[in-house]
Amino acid sequence: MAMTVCVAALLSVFTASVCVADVFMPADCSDVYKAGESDSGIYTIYPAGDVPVWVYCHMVSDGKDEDNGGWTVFQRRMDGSINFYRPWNQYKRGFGNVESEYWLGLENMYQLTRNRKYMLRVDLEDFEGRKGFALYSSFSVGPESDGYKLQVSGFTDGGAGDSLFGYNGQKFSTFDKDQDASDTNCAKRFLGGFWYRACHSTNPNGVYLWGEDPTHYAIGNVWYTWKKNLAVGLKTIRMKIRRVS
Ligand SMILES: [Ca+2]
Repeated sequence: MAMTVCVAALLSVFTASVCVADVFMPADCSDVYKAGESDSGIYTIYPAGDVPVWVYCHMVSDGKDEDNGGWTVFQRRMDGSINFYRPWNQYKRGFGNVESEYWLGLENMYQLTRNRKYMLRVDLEDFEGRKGFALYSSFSVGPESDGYKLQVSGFTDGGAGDSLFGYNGQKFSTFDKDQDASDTNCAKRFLGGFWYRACHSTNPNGVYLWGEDPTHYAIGNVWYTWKKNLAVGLKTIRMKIRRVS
């Protein structure tokens, strides 16, 4: 989005407006990419149109040319540096370090996806250097008044399988806001925050496990349909969205 910003300058005898045309205010990394930025890195975006938000833009995926360009990363695990066991308000607003691990925030995700169409790609890497991904042709997050409900569909397999199967329509849950489909509190049991069902086949915001650890079954940052084992924590998880034209 481009807009004109005017700065009023008060001079001694009159007021003048100095206008700078076409200040670049991208809504997301798709806008950043379209503006000619092709390097992955940290950029400022304006998901709600006014408040600036730092985000990591992933410009190159490992697949074909059509997989490249303008991915807005809303969740990233890579080194265990950030604690993801957090309350509702922090999942709402976002937390972490945009240079390493972070969560962009449910409100930002709602603002982005409410009037725009997005696809979702989940990039995964294990501690042996193997990679896989899952692609979904449609992704959106509903308003807080409806529990930041997830809409996800149109799965394509990138080798990791569909661990979001059955999540479509689920509300988001944290330990202090149980909106899951279980009689228990899934966020408390599995130490994360997510669109838990009853409870999960992936726990991307769970404990960073540093690989396989059977003593910590299902509480880790796992993606079941890839490893077929809920005790295998992954080295890297990157959840990212890109605008569908
Ligand atoms: Ca429950």
